[in-house]
Amino acid sequence: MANDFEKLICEQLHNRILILDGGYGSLIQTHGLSETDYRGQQFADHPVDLKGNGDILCLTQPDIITGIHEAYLEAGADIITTNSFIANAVSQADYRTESWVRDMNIAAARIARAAADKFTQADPSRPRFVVGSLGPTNRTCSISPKVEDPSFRNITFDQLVDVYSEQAKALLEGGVHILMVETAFDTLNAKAALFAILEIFDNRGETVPVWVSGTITDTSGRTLSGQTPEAFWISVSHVRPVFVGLNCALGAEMLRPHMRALSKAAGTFVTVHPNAGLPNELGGYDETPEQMARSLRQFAEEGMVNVVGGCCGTTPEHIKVIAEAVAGLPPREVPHPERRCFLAGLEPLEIGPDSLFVNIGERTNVAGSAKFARLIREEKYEDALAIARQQVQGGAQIIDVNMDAPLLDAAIAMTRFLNMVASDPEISRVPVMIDSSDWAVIEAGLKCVQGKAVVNSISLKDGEEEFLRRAGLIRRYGAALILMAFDERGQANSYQRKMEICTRGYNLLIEHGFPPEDIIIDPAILTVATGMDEHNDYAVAFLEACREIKKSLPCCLVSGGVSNLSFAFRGHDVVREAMHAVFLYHAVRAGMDMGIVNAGQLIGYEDIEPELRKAAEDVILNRDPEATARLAELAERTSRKKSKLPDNDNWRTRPVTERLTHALIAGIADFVEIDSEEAMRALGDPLLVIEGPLMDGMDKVGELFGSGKMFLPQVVKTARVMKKAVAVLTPYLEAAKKEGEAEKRGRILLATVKGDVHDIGKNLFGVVMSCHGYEIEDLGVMVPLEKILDHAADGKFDMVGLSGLITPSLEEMVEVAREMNRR
Ligand code: THG
Repeated sequence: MANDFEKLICEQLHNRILILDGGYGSLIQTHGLSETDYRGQQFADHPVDLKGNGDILCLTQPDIITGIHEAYLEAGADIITTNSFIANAVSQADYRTESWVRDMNIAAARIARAAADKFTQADPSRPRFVVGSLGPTNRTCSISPKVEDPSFRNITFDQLVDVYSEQAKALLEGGVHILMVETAFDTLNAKAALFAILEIFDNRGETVPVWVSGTITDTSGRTLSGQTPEAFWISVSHVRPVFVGLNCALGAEMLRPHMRALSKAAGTFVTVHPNAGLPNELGGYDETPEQMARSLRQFAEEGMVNVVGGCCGTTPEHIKVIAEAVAGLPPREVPHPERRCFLAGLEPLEIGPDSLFVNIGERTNVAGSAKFARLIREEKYEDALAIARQQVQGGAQIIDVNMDAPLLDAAIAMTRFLNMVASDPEISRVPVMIDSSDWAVIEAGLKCVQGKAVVNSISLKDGEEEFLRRAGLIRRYGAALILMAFDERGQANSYQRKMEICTRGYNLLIEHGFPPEDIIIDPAILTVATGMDEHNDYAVAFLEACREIKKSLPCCLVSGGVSNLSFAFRGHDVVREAMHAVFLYHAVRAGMDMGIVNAGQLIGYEDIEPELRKAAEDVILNRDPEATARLAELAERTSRKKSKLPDNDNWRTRPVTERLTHALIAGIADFVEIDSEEAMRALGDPLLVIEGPLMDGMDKVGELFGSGKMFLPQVVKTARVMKKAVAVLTPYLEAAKKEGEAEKRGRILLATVKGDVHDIGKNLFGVVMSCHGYEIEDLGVMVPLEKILDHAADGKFDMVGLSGLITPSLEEMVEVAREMNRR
């Protein structure tokens, strides 16, 4: 149930462009608060420093926060944000204040509400609203902080759900009108927050408007975890947010094309609150109110926005000028796109009635590929990942992942494999289909994907209640589902049974609010030509069901596991491929939208040898009682030889230095060790290998990243390749050093600053510099200022290098530099 405020907000949004407030950090800074001020009385004896914990001020200096809220309301903000961006247990743990999270958020909400209510009372014709801010935390659920282990995570989905749940409940308790999951750099973090919020709504029986705002952190135009703006929208659209937008990051001007993309895709109100330009060397923001207002006015004139405001570095003066600049301009009209199935990996996948048949890769299935099963059992995950990559390269637009095998802990294997997939942008470009007959494994999988996945599958096997419970959870995780033709009585093996079960399941889902376009029906492809006469009509039954479903069950899609059809011809790949081609030829015409197939090994109907084609068609269409016998006979005559996958490895024929450079840019780790050895033998000097082909590759990566043609997860992949190459060369470097006893060029101290865990760039820098004869000491991540400077003070170092990725780290670096100067 939506509340009255929601109606009021939507009314306002239809009438005009609403104004959001600006940043809080720089305004807090103008107060020049000391450690004692931050602590107030309540935290006078707190064991660690609290300076910089801006959100604790809601408890210790509420008047300062009230003053900022009122300044923004005065400047013309319709909506003000609670001062709670880092008021979550993960971020507060840095300050050991995680047990005050609830108090902080209740206070943040109450302070903001009091300010907003005061202004509403003064002019009831202009209601002011409070949005509760939930920041991204300082950990990311989709990216490994360890270069050497892409499946590692330092936070889980479940942990984030708990953390966000605590924060969202307290914000609601304090009276916020709207909840905003903002500055989302990793959509999986955002999805955990949204999961928590939907759960709270269900428990309370009441909702408030939800606002999701992502951030684009570099010129690639992707989120930090690699999604395009459209994929981001698709991945959060299951909460039916009232607002979706972009904030922080690049400043208004550089957000323009991404706002355009989002505005085009999103069937809801669109918002933007950028930084005052890109941060300068000192972590300050230079864009003037007039510059920013000019850009945002153009956004409004182009019809791209419903709400505008500011993020880091913006002030009430910015908001005032922006409000004046957009006053009177019409708000963006919310488009009502057709009901179509949208899925997403890092990139969107749209499936509608006019789409071409969608290939789902079947080979990442321990039950469907002996090789994949062996690799998973032997824990050769890198090699298993290569199978997923082959499927995508072979044309799979979705990958089906199944870990159901005896003696395998499928939930663990699913988690580990999907975390690896998430770290490989070539694979995670496409959406994932999570395939298991065990609900616990499906749920484990859903907790690892930032995009919009497909659950494969749910059925009425365990009754209606369990069916609906699972469907409800699938919505909360933001996935589509496959409805399998299976019920309490078993599998659907006739046309009538297929229709009976699929119709019942579809209607149940629709009645309970599941969107029809996210229902993919699988009427079950069963094996034909088994020698048992009662199986002969299985393919025909599927084709008929397919036609009827597309006619009588609106908006849904139809899928099936195509290779099931031909199990009777195991080992006869040529015959199997012919059967699949004939089947697909008819099924696509019957309305089948997608299928689980051996991507890369599909052949066309026209390419089948005519005699074989007729024999296969007789079997599939059940045209002749002798059809099975004839196909079997034909199979005996054709060789059992496997057909070949196309060879896309021809870069392997190039000279070794080119191969190394290519592998680095493309992030291919498979051959880098042997190639490094070979390059070492060819060039005779490890430094020549590093400074030649490897640095050429690195330069190219830097150039591509700088110009927005690569995004972070791809860069991380190249870092892994670099690391492997350097590991091979290190023994040679050490040997060379001993020989010549080359003098050290200097010593460098490295650290990722407090509040930040990102160290990819730092690790790379360390590797490269040590290859150049510098000695590196790395203090790790989240290193407090004192530790860095105490360490640096012993005089052994020539340079201190600080690393960080998130915006507050700039401030922390400034702080380190300032204290270093002072000392
Ligand atoms: N519907 C839905 N999901 C499904 C199926 C379905 N998931 C699993 C399965 N069926 C689809 N996937 C496969 C994968 C591989 C094969 C068949 C179906 C296959 N594999 C070779 C074999 O068994 O002969 C393995 C050969 C090898 O080891 O290399 O045929 O129907 N919703």
